[in-house]
Amino acid sequence: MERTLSIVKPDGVQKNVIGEVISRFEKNGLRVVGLKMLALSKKEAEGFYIVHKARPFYDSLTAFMSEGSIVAMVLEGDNAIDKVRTIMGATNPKEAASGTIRADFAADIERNIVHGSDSTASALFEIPYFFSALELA
Ligand code: 3AN
Repeated sequence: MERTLSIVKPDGVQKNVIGEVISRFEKNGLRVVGLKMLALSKKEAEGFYIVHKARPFYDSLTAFMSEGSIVAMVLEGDNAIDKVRTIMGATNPKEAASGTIRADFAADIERNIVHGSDSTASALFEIPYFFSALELA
């Protein structure tokens, strides 16, 4: 069993696909063990994406991530980290396999609907960024 953090980003909330995203995870055998809706401040978005601090898109990405409500969740299952990334599709929706969340709903490489931890180390940083142990089933 493995746990990973996923986020329905502000564009996903705006496009009314919160349920669709969660449903795709559930249909692929992942369990939701933590779930919350919240809005990040710019500073909180910067903290979350601190690994991307040196990237040219850091300011734009963190502005986007703080422009509206998001839904953060912890998903549990066999191979959960890779499974979530497969269901999401490639970062750039133009390269995302058909039938993936990003191919179906994402506008571009930044506004790409959904986040999923990219490694065990990332999940270990990202899960407690949003959830305390008491908030996880
Ligand atoms: P992923 O979310 O697929 O793991 P990362 O971790 O490389 O992708 O990037 C984190 C986020 O930064 C992406 N979800 C996307 O919103 C944004 N991003 C990544 N690359 C670019 C880029 N070249 N231009 C603008 N935004 C980007």
